[in-house]
Amino acid sequence: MSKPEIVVIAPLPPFFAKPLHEHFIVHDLHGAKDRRAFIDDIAPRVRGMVAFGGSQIKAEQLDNFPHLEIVAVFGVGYDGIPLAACEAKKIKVTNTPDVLNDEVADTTLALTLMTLRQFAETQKFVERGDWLKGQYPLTRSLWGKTVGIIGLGRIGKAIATRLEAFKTTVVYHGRSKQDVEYHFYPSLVEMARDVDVLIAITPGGAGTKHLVNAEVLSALGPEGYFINVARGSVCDEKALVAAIENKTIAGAGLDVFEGEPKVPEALFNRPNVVLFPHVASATLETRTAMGNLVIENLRLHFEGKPVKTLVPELVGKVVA
Ligand code: NAP
Ligand code: 8YV
Repeated sequence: MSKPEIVVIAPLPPFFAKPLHEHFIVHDLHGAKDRRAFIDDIAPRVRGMVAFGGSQIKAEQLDNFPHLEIVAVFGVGYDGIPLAACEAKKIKVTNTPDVLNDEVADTTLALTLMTLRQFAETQKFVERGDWLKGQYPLTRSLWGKTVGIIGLGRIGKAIATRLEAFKTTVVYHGRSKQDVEYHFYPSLVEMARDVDVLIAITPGGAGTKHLVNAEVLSALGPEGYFINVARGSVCDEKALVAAIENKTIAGAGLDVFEGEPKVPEALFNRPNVVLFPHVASATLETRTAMGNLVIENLRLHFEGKPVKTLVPELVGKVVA
């Protein structure tokens, strides 16, 4: 049987390209010089698409591929995929849940500690030779603090487990109360008022747009820290920049941004702001596990079997 043909819409990292090419005929749309001619050439044969966590696909773009059967997202977040259009066209959408929980949770703890303890700036302090002139100013502890998690899902729970080991009190906000020991806040503003650190780890998209707004940041207050590992869209970035500039919050640790890879320069070179380039899951181990799950979903689909991780919104709406 000939290999199924798939299109990939962003640059493929080598560790993922190799196994993908073993199983499929891979068309690299990102590398195409003349995209229109490239699409017209491959469209009659393309049955699958690989997208990435940050991919923003418009419903019209799906029309380019009339024989598309599956979009396999390399990432747990799929806020950039037009689900209604996929449902209408009976296109399956899969993602990569669970295999990245530990990595993203580890990164979140690192980012949180780096932000409170200013560990990016302490390195610059040594390298500038400032230690020869005196001691680094005192920073703030994580232990003993109350941390509010916005989105106590798979990753949120992995973050909470780690936060317990760091001797913090964990509370959470979401749309619904869960059967867990942590205190639940139906109101995000009220939670922000009560915590020292606020961590966002929800999906992106319309449902969470600017969930963390000026009111929430104001409630967090001048002693409070904001950590975002969710999506840039979850936080009103203008309000965040203003809060940092006006010192109405104590600091921020950010892995994601509204217009990434563009990051507001107003956030640069501040000891109390730590900036990561969306790397929460970016290790060889975790990205390999994510890639394997993408391939497993595609293979199952093309073998006529149910995929492993169909996104919940499409369960019962398309044939798994
Ligand atoms: P998940 O298991 O589905 O958990 C999502 C949580 O968000 C749920 O607890 C849900 O609780 C809550 N939530 C959803 N909508 C909400 C809203 N409007 N207001 C408040 N809470 C809301 O997902 P996950 O696997 O933990 O992944 C979470 C997200 O993390 C991904 O979608 C992605 O955006 C982000 N992420 C980022 C990176 C990175 O590299 N920075 C890596 C991986 C994931 P309720 O249903 O009770 O509201
Ligand atoms: C990745 C992510 O950076 O899983 C997600 O939702 O945001 C990250 O793990 C991204 O998906 C890589 O494409």
